Amino acid sequence: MNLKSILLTLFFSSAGITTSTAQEIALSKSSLVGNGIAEFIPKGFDKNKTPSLILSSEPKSSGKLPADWSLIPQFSFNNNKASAVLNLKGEISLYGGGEVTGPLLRNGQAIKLWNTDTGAYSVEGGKRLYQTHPWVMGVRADGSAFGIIFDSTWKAELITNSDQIIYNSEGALFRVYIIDRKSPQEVIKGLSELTGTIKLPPRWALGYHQCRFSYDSEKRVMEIADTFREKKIPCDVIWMDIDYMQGYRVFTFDSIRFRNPKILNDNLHKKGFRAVYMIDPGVKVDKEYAIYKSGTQNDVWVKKPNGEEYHGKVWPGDCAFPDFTSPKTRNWWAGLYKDFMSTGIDGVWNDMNEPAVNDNDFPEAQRLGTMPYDTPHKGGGNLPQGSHLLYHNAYGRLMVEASYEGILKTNPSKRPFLLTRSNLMGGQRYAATWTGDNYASWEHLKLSVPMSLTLGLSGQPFNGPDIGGFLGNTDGDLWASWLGFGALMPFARGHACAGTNDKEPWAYGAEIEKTSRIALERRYRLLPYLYTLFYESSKTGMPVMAPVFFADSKDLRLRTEEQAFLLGENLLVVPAFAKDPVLPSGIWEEINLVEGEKQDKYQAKLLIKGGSIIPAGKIIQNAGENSFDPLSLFVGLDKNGKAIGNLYLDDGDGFGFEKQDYALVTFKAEKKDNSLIIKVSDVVGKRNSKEINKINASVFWNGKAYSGNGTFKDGITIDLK
Ligand code: NBV
Repeated sequence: MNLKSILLTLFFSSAGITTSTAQEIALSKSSLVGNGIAEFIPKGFDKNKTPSLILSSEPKSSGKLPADWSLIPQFSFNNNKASAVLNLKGEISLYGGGEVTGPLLRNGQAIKLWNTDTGAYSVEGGKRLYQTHPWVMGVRADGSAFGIIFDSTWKAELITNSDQIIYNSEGALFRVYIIDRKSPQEVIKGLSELTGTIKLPPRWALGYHQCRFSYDSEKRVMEIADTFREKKIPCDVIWMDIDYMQGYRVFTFDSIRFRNPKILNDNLHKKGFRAVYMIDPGVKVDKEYAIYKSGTQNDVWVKKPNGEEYHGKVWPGDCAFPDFTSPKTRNWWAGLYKDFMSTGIDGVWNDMNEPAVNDNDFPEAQRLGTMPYDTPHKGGGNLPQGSHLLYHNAYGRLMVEASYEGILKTNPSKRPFLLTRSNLMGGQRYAATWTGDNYASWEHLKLSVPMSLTLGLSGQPFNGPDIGGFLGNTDGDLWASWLGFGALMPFARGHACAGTNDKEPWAYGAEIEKTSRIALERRYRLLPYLYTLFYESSKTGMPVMAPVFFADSKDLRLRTEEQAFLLGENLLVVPAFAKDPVLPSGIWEEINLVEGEKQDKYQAKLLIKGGSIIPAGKIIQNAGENSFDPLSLFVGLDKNGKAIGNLYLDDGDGFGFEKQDYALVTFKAEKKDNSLIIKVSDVVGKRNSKEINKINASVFWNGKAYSGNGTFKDGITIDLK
């Protein structure tokens, strides 16, 4: 004990306050549970106190830890609060922590894990956001890497010092998983082996999404949709925010402004749009309201310790909240989607599911912004009964599990699309996400890159920011600068808060409209590549948008780069705002996708990696149109005159791909003497790729560009003289 702690102990005991110093907890078990994956269980760990909501299945021991395994966490317990520490040796770059503000490189950072509604990321200086990812990845100087999962949902803090990763929870002991592998990519694969991957989304979800809080009538929604088509600006989805509801009652439609959702959705479909609608967890306390009545009959609501229904204020006033820890409640909630989705709704947006509660009329000291910590949750199935302190961080994750099941059950032949604001690591299995209520500022524009990258490094590849900024007014310069690279992020949606200016691509005058069109046309040209990346991600957990250091994890120069980013392995995106970005060495050639982009100061630069082939499609107005007439291949040759790349195709929706109705095509290019031959070298899957006939290729070799045409069947030969 040092002098300070002796004095503190003396002070507390003289004041009648008892303290306990941290008790070290020994391991009860450590073993391998996968290739390079170790499980550590502290003595006294009890699944009924800390259930796992993060892992996709219970790990199975596959043998003893190798004798040279060096990464071993130390557990401790203090005042009923469990902690774990991992001591680090050498220079290590730390990443992860999930949804975070601040730099991509996490050395010297501390965050709170307590899901919070945080407009403009203002709560606790941006150290507490909407999601919980108790996960850190370390990359060593030699490019090898490791990652650590603290498998707990209790309220916690995560501190990433350069010599220690510290996780302090406010609850019971938990298990730790450590992955130690040869590269960061392999570690991320390991993370997905433990926590699962995203499901392959419908192709339309990779298009551009247009949102506003709120397009508040059927008429306004159609005006927006029609304007996209008239102006030939590509777009796939129009979003219905909270004002479509009748008095903010979930699963209802305003009887005047959204009188006929079925007709609205049909009309959107006819024009090649999809419709996504918001659903919040809070259900208005109203004895006449069918959902509230049904929830009460089915006994689904969260109750206070005294057994009364817990009520908290949200949009509709006093609300009751489903207790999603109970399988019965999740089942009930899933069932609510049937009638709702049968109006032709294509996707769902779960918001406010931290859960956020407005307690602004409480005295300041009592404001939590959510349920009181001691609010009990029922549990059931594998989940024990437990307090809100245990389940808060899993509330959104359990809600989206239920929503996902309900959406799938309603339309079993379609891939669900669900977006959530709150989540827990592992929740990528059910929902995509966005980074919540950012602000229309340059600071948040720049921050959106490391935020999305960090989510991708934490198991959630399907994410993006509100492009243009949600809160505050956006001017044309900010909008165009944001869309110029935001259009290339995995989830691309423009959004705007009530009371702010119009933020559609045409809202800032003719010049910016033109820029917006170019940015979105570029995204749509890249859809075949993006869709291939999402397919790969659904198999391996690889981020769609990856940090530049993924290009060479041994190159220490790249470890802090957070302006430029990679899309997959083969495309480097350098946003127009980037100042002196540090780019990977090797061959990277600039590609051109759309006329006019070179002269446009807002468009990000796109560079193809030498040795790779990137498939691209035509400019289309929505993802349902045929991309492949013709297919374009961008071919960046390596120093030996070779290149390789993949294209994944399937129906774009449904589950035929699970029964082999897909094609994973590999293209190869090889220079022989003075000609380059590009051809299909392999096709996996049973789909005949009939939709592709003509191919045109743009080839980069030795600093020069060449082009040529051919067919899918016969390939392409180009004279490089
Ligand atoms: O439903 C309204 C908004 C929504 O537009 C936004 O994207 C969410 O993050 N919602 C929060 C409620 C509160 C907004 C101030």
